[in-house]
Amino acid sequence: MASRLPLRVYFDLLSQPSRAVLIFLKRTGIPHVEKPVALRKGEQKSPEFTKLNPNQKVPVIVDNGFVLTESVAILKYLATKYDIPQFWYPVDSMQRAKVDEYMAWQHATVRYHASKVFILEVLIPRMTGQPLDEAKLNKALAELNGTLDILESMFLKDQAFLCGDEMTLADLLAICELMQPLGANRDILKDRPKLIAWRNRVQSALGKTFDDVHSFLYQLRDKARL
Ligand SMILES: N[C@@H](CCC(=O)N[C@@H](CS)C(=O)NCC(=O)O)C(=O)O
Repeated sequence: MASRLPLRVYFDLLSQPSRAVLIFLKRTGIPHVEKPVALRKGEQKSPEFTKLNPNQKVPVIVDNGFVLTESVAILKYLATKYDIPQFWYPVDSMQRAKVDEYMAWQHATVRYHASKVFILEVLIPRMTGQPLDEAKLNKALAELNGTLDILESMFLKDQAFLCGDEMTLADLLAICELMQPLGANRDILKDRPKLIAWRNRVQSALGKTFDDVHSFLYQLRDKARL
């Protein structure tokens, strides 16, 4: 009988979609081998990694020879292939469609705007030594604010989680994106009690794994506090 190779996951802890995939693997107990790819050292551009993902981006999984990129595709694949609790990606077609709706929406909104704040406040000053561009940051924060309004009014509403009473893949992806500006010690939800309560619910549902996977981001936050 052919032996099954363990699933490999390629990730960087400063990458929001990588963190979502890693948290999912750890919380569901799907056996996996961790393969860190240090983006700050350009390891995503190595010939070996480029062979796996010509886009030179993390996360990537290799499941018994099957290579898959894109966090949303990876999470949906894992949730449907492995025997995991249904709440992550409900089987009911309408409930599942709501999770899909969020996952389709978030790339150009939550991800785009929260990343921009992080890039302006953390990455550009660190990588170039240039001072923070306040005008660009204020514009990015205003755009992010518009997105957070929609996240709250269209998705969360008065529910416990973004797509209903239970946590799903949508909450996992969202929280990993919304944590990113914390790298500059910026809590983008601080004036939004409903979203803070939501974040607390997701965080406590994910337990210690959440903090472990965000450890590197917390280190950046602590440095920014000094
Ligand atoms: N749409 C992709 C985005 C992947 C992505 O942008 N990954 C970033 C880190 S968050 C990356 O690997 N960047 C490396 C680079 O651009 O050189 C997903 O959801 O997986």
